[in-house]
Amino acid sequence: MKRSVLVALSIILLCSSLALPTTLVNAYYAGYETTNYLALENPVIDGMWSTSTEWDDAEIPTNLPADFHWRLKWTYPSNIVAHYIIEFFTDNTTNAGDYIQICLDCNADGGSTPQTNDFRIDYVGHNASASGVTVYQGNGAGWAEFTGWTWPDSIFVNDTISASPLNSTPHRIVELSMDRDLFDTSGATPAYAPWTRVAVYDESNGTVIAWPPTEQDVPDDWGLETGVYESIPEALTVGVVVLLSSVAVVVSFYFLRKRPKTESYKLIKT
Ligand SMILES: [Ca+2]
Ligand SMILES: [Ca+2]
Ligand SMILES: [Ca+2]
Repeated sequence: MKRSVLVALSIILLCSSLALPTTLVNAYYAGYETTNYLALENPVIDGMWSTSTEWDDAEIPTNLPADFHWRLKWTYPSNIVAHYIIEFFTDNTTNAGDYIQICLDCNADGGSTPQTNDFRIDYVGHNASASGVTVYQGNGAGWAEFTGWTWPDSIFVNDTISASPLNSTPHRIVELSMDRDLFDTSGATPAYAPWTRVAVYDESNGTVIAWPPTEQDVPDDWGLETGVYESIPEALTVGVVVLLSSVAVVVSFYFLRKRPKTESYKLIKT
């Protein structure tokens, strides 16, 4: 057998053996991840940034699509409550059919259809009350309405058309709180690391944007939320990131300014 063929076979065998463990573990939709940190600032669920720093202590998920932003963090008033902010930069119209949607695979066990540990929360229109919210639970084949929740304890939501620190043009902002005792993610493996998908819809132009950009009905294609006990490290807070970026710009500018001097000095010297 030719040596090149042997090498190729060895590589294939090595790749196969490396790939084997991943086939035994459930996999969320790769590249779409966020960390759910303990809040430093308790959010006010009023459908806008109540302070200029209200959501700086929530991580920015990876691979956010253009024009769509969401984050979450949690508090512990007497049980775990997850808080979301969802912004749709290009929606500034209050249509009755506008919606935001959160899908949650509480056990992170995926599948091609929603199971009983999978939930879907739709907030349709702009009437921030129980009547605007519909909750669904998977039944193995699809979704069935779930009525075992209460307003405002299980779910509370508010929305406005407002400017925000993320986009100065007034746009749709939704804030939502979700009781994680009811939508219990402690059974995920690892615990408190459910899979999730967040989507927005603007009825005025029929646009749906979703994170990940996948179907609402296929838990295998949702992203990963990893809940942690601590607050966001200071180095990751948005304010510090902005500050560090500014420092980086200043430092880069300094070196960019210095370089031509050095080069011209060398040129003169030689
Ligand atoms: Ca707020
Ligand atoms: Ca709209
Ligand atoms: Ca599931």
